[in-house]
Parts: sequence; structure tokens; C-alpha cells
Amino acid sequence: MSDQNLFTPYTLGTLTLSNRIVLAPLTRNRAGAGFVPSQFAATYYSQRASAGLLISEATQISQQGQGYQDTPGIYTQAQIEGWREVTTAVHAKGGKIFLQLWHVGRVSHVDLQENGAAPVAPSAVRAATKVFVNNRFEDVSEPRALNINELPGIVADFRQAAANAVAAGFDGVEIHGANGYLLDQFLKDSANVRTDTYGGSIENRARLLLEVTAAVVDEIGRDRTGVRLSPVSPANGVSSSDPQAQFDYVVDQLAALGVVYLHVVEGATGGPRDVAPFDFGALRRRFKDTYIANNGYDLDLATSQVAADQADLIAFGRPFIGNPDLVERLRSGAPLSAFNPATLYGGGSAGYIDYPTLAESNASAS
Ligand code: 8OZ
Repeated sequence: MSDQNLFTPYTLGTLTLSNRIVLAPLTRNRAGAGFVPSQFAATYYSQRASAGLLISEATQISQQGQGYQDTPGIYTQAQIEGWREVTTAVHAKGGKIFLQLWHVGRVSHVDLQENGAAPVAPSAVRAATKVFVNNRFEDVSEPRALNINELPGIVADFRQAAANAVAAGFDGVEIHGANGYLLDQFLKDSANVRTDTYGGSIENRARLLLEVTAAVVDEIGRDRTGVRLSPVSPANGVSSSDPQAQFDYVVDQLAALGVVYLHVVEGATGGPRDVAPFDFGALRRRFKDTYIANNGYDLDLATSQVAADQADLIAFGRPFIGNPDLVERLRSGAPLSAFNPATLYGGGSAGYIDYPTLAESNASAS
């Protein structure tokens, strides 16, 4: 045991975080015209700036990378300018913020793609999942397998998006390699049945993630590059036939590339932590730099895992929605507020920037 606790500063690369609590990426589907971040996003993120680190909602690197309506992008000048308002507001409150870079792959719908094109995937294997589009949940569209000649273009899109994120004022980026989206589809052999150098072996299935990571590190530097993984999550219909050996390898390679953090969804995303046997401690030990743990953490588990050196930082997702001052509530043992599920995905300011801090609710009650 050590004397580390959640509320002490932490050095992440060149950044000093004020505590070890992280805002996990949360999709909120409120982008405006041109997939520019919501006019309320600067307020939303800055309300939560007391977290040691904020990770933005998943943000598509291209139109092809979009899978749900009204999610923001980072591939146009207007999007960069919209995000700049967010980073400026967060920095004004002393916060730090990374942008999560996202390509959904097969988890998309023709109505979101250019000219109604099919979504792209490692293989023409449709996911048994739905996306929110046309104001309702619809089955994903039949995907087409990417030609090997198209993969450098996807790597280039991630690279450009990372450069755009820095131009927008972000402190770094998180590559979304989790939850059954494109990079995870390549990793998981339920979705990847390719017979070329991007399919088959553990090494081949990791190739696209590692090429993307190397390109982003080259573009913006290792201290500004994190990666999120979900080794055993069944999110969006993916599974690996040998997750421990696979993710031991992936993590060793990410360590060799020198990324500043590994962010791991432990268990089923938003569900049980014990969905499948897996030694997350092995990943933590193999990766010498910062390990961010996520999924179903409460104060007790977060405190004990940090004290036992099983994680450096803990990412909280849903508890941050209704508690913009989550850090202060955890520190003081105050009760947590629930959030309204009806305003989780989509809408305007209601259920987004109107959750009060504890001090605000006490003031209005008296
Ligand atoms: C919830 C709804 C839509 C997308 C993820 C980006 O699971 C998401 C997501 C979550 O990583």
C-alpha cells in the first residue's frame, strides 16, 4: 500500500493534474450544424474542469468515421474553432483536456455516410447493434470490407485529426481503440476475418491500431497521445478468441511506442466488470507509464485500486453527468445526484449544463 490517494496531484507526461480523477469520454449527441460542438459544450466541459483530466466525447476524424447523429467532428476548420471555445473555457478554470479520436467503422448507417455509401469495416461482417440516427435507433447498415489500399488514408485521417486537436488547443488526444469501433473491429477476430497482413494473427490484427498510434505520436508527440482499449467488452458485438495473449502483446507494443497513457475499460462497457476472466493487473504491470482504469468504479474501489497501485488515475463516466462537481462530492463524502436518462443522448441545454453543484443546490434550498 502507499499513501497515494485520489485527491493528490499527478504528473501525466508534461502536465500536472490536480487530482487522479478523470472525466471519461461520454457521447451526448448535441453537435450543431456541420458537426461543430454544441454551443453549450464549453459550459458543459468547464463545469467539470475540477477533474484532474477531462477526456472529450468521442469525436469523428472524418465523415466516414461517424456512426450516430449529432456527434462532433475534428476534420473541418469550423469544428476546430468550435472545439477551441471548449479548450479555452476548460483551461481558464485550470483544467486539462484530451480529445478522443473516433472512427466507428461498421457501427454506422448509410444515412450518415457520404452519398449514402456503405460503412467500412475490416470485413463485410455486420454487427448485431443499433445506432441512433433519424431520431430513432436503427439497425446498422451492411458494411463493406476496406481495401488494403485504403488503410493508409485512415491512418492519415487520424494523424490530421490529432494535428487539428492540437490546433484547437487540446492538451492531447486519446485514440479510441475500444468498444467495438473501427480499431477494435480490427483487433477482434469476431469482426476481422481478413486474410491479408491486417487479419489472422495477433500481430496482424494489431497492425492498424499500432500504425495509427505511431502516426499520431509522430505528429503530436508521445506525451500528448493516449490509447483506450476494452479487451473483453462485448460492446457492439465484438469478441477476441484469446484476449489475454492479444492484449498483453498490444500493450507491449503501445509501451514501445511510448504513449503517455493506457485507458482500459475493465469488463463490459457500462456493465459488469467480471464479464470474462481477464487479468487487467497484467496490463498495468506491462505498461510502465500512466494506467487509467475505467468501468463501474465508485469511491471505495477507486481509492483501494489507487492505494494498491493497480491504477494511477480513475475515469468516471456517468457519475459526472449529474454531478459536475463530482471531485468535490467524492472528497467530502456528499451524496451523488442521479441523471435523467431521457436527456442523455441529444437535445439542448436541458440535462446537459443545468445539473447544479452541491453548493448551488444548497443555496437554492435555503
Ligand atoms: C454510447 C453511445 C454512443 C457511442 C462508446 C462512443 O461506447 C461510444 C458511445 C457510447 O465508446
